[in-house]
Amino acid sequence: MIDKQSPLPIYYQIEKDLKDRIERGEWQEGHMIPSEREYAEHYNVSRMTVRQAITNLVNDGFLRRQRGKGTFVASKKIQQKMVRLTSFTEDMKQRNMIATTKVLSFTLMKADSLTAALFQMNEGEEIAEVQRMRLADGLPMALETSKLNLRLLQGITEKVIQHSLYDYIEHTLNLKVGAAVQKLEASVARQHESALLQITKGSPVLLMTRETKLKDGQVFESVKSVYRGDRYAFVMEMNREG
Ligand code: 16G
Repeated sequence: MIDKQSPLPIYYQIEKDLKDRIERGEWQEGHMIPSEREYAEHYNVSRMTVRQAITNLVNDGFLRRQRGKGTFVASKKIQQKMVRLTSFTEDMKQRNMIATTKVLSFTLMKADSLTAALFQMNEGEEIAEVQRMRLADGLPMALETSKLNLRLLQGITEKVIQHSLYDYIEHTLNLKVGAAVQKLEASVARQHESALLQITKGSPVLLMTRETKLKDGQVFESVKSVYRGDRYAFVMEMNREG
């Protein structure tokens, strides 16, 4: 299966072989794959080469390493469609997963000029900056840093944002969430992000930024979210018309 004459690098061929087995369903979720040593012996290649292939598949979310145990086929990524404007809690509920939130910080601060312009308020007016860890079935998925417009979102406390923010806005404040502009970029986990998301520093992550308005057009949040690249995929549906 490994062709040493091929222009394709060996690690890439091994990577493809492993990936094919997973995609064909030959190896199901939780299956322990052969060790680096077994693989290296079997294909008569160096362990370094095998390690490279496995590391790539771990980063892409196909495999997961468990220290002292081995390398296993990972569960499939969460596929998030970007069609409707939804909240994290709703996204998880839709997949029968339980969303939980760990509030890492809740700070009242003065709006800087950029935020003030976005929220259409005066510079120095009070806003909240919130850092939340979002988990699905207890597993860390994303790290969210939000600036919240306190002029619109009254009564926001640390306790409120332990639960769904959008639910509070729509069912307690009786306001309507309207539309958002969202940007998706590739990035790597920085030191503090990797510790919180339980991934190694430098692992691939998806960086999302979102500015969300109420139905009347006023911006109520500006959010930066770092999603684990191995657990999340965003899917866009596109129409030719329009
Ligand atoms: C999502 C949104 C975030 C919003 C949150 C509300 C992205 C990138 N971010 O995480 O902007 O504040 O949902 O969720 O989609 P909640 O209602 O569960 O608190």
